[in-house]
Amino acid sequence: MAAGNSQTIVAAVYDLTMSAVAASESATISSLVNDATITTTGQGAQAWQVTLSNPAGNAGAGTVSAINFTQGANNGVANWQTTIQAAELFDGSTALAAGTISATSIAFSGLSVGIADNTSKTLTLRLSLKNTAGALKDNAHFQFALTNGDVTAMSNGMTTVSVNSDETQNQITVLATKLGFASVPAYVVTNAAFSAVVQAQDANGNLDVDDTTSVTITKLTGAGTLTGGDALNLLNGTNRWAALVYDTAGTFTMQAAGGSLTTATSGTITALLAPTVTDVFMPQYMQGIASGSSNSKRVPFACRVTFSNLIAGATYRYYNQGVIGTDTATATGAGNCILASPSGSFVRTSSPGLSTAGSYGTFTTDASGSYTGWFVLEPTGNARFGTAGNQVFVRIILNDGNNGTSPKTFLTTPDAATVLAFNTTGANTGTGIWGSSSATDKNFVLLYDNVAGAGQPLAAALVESDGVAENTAASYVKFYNDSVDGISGAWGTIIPNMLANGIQRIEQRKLSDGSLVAANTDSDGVWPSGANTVNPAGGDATPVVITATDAPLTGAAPTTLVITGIQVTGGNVLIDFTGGAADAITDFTVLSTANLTTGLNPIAATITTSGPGLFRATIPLGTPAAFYRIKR
Ligand SMILES: [Ca+2]
Ligand SMILES: [Ca+2]
Ligand SMILES: [Ca+2]
Ligand SMILES: [Ca+2]
Repeated sequence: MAAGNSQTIVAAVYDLTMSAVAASESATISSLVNDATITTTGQGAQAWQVTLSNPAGNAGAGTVSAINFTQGANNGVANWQTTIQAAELFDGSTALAAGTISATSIAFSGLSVGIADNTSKTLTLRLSLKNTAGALKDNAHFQFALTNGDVTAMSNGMTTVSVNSDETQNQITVLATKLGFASVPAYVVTNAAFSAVVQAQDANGNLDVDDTTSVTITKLTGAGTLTGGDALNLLNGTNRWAALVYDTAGTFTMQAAGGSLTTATSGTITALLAPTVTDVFMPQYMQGIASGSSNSKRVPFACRVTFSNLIAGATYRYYNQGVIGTDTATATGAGNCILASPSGSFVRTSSPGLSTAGSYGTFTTDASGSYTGWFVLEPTGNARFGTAGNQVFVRIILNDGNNGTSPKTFLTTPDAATVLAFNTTGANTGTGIWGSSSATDKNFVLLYDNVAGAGQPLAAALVESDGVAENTAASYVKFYNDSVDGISGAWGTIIPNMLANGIQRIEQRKLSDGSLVAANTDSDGVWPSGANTVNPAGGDATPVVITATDAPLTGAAPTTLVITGIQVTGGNVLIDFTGGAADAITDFTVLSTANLTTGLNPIAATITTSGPGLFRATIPLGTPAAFYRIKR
């Protein structure tokens, strides 16, 4: 036998062909064809038919065991797995197998489709679509393809290289019957713009991109008034109302209505009053530089503030910065943060932000949406700190309270600190002061120019060691580097050179809740060791040193003061309160303010006792009505 005859026989082993059946596709497939399984030809939509033929002669009978439909070059449905609910292959009206749907293919296996010599078989692909909200892309076309490698046959094989379905057919169609809110905030601020997105949708929540209905948003429930919901035409089936405003704190819902589409109702939205920040301890002074572009004499600045009107029970990310009066309301300001973590070491960051762990702190609000905490700012070489006398406010930048990574709320202290430059003399200059003490690491030290601790402190400092080496050798003032940083119980800050009363009171307050741990006082500001805080003139080179004997900052933890009764009688206000059993009448100061937006100041009051720990303050009645605080 000649070799050429052998080659002819080998070439004729496979002779199966395939061809697309013309016009076998559905023109459109409704988004509402969602059969979970397709077991009859009454279910799903016919997507394509392919005829497999076995020409007479050459190879004989073949059996197709697997077919894998892939995406044609012009397929417009990117992910079949998230789009197709079920796929089934039929021989006539007989269901052969359910397909395994992947992102870019539908695989049928375990088939036994016999194609005898000189016969053909037409197979039908039917499919249904997902009923998940938003899963379907309106007007997208499927295109199916088969190559010879996609058809697995036994005893014969496929010779046709490839076939495709008609790319202009099998169009997914979404026809809107209702409106739906696609994006609505859970929390808004009263009288501040918020946005909401409305879509025209089918029953499954898919967007109908062909809908242009004119839609209006109105308030459905709630005590207040909603504005900004005037009619807008949908564009590509959707639109965004960017200037919605609700005017009353409380919960409300909105509805969107238009044309013949079923009205949409939003989820419940909570309107909060604008968040506020109030000072608890806001020092009057902050270190800075008189000129130049670097600040190599830094000391940390600490303050304690209260936030209100935030989301209740929410965990916020934050960082704090310094701003000045010319900064806009949403400027992020400047400065480094020393994040006063409630446990573990503090965290210093020179690149604060809300995205990266270590560049922000977190806190959780209470059940009324409030939080009180310490915030520590390190003044840098930024211009805000660069001119002595500048008024620097602390701005705390918050996320959305829900793991967001962008600034959402900017809270600025109502009072500013005056920038002091280290120097021995001159306007807005200051002298260093540091102390050794038995204070607990990471608590705070507050300095006052009066023994009562009235008004805002002159300065506040963290108690070392905070667990952080604050880059002290490179950018901190030398005395902080040498005598404070990393030394347990040590603290350091700056006080003004114009200080006629000197430092008369040094307090230790807790990191956890700001409560007073201990206070030491000296009524003339010249402390027992000789440390003279009256009009100091040492600059940074000769700081005032407060010894652990001057101000140990220890002592029995004072009992919490509790007001037990208030009455007005005989032209006096009588305030009954309890203190520690060892407290003496001279331990207390009564503070008063006409309204809570101004500072509390000491007033003349008579304090009497009716037993250990039981006290009454008697204050002559005045007008207008006042708020009172008892302070130890
Ligand atoms: Ca044949
Ligand atoms: Ca449509
Ligand atoms: Ca430190
Ligand atoms: Ca003294």
